[in-house]
Amino acid sequence: MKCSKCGGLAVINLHQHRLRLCANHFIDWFVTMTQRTIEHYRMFTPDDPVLVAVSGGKDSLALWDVLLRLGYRAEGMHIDLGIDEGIGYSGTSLDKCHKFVAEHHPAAVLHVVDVEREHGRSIPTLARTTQRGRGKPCAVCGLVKRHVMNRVARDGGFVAIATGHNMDDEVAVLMQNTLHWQTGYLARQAPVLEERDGLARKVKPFVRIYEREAAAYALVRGIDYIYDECPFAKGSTTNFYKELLNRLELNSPGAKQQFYLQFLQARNRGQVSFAEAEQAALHPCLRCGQPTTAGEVCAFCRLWE
Ligand code: Q46
Ligand code: ZN
Ligand code: ZN
Repeated sequence: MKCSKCGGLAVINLHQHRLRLCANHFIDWFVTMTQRTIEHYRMFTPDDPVLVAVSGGKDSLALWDVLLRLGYRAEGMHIDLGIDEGIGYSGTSLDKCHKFVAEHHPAAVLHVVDVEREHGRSIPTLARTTQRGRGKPCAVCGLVKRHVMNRVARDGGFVAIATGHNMDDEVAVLMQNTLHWQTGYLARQAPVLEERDGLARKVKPFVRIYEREAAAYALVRGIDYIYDECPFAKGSTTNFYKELLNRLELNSPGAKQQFYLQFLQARNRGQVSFAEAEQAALHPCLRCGQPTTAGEVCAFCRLWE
């Protein structure tokens, strides 16, 4: 297989773009694609401090790498969730983040928040000991991650939180929302979520990148990442939809991209419109000061009571 640009040995076939690329041309393509997405959706400028949520997985580390290579003011943030489950999941995740900094960007700043050290309980313990958790770690994990990320972004004066969500993630959510006609969610599914009442702006620079491309980029750049998924992600609905969509993609390359990008275009042109679910007013929590729709004290603060 030959590179479409230089005739050298191609390492990846981008079926949906009808391109085969060697390692160097693939890196160029990947970085350019990310840069174009950032500019197209006006995510942030080179002057803006951006906080990248890094889990230690391929997508987030690849994203941080690309942003730093492009010269953006990108600092990383890792949340240690305290998940072990016999595979030392959180420990390994944190190690990969430190290793990435040491090996690739020694001057980069990594903020680490250890949930158990700061708040007294890890995510699995919280799930076991709280009503909200009901034994399901994801129910409390999402809440904790959103709260911590928002706090770090706000305290550090960051213009946006960037996450490594790729097109496969977005398409799986889109399909799920479409099949259930979750119109409120469809209205809000976007590469950029604007800041509102103390909730930091959120951006997804990889929305045009397939998951296999992010994995290939990490591999070609020699980024060591955690291969294991969080043990609690097993059997999730998102994974089920991803598998379905991959089967579709196999028969018709580009189907995922078409489904997602045409949805965004049609909505932006006003060809389809979904009413946004009534957004409850936000007010600052009496204890932590972060925005909440709940009573006087936010759901995060109530978790630890
Ligand atoms: S929510 Fe659930 Fe994830 Fe938290 S407990 Fe693991 S799977 S990490 S994206
Ligand atoms: Zn080439
Ligand atoms: Zn609070």
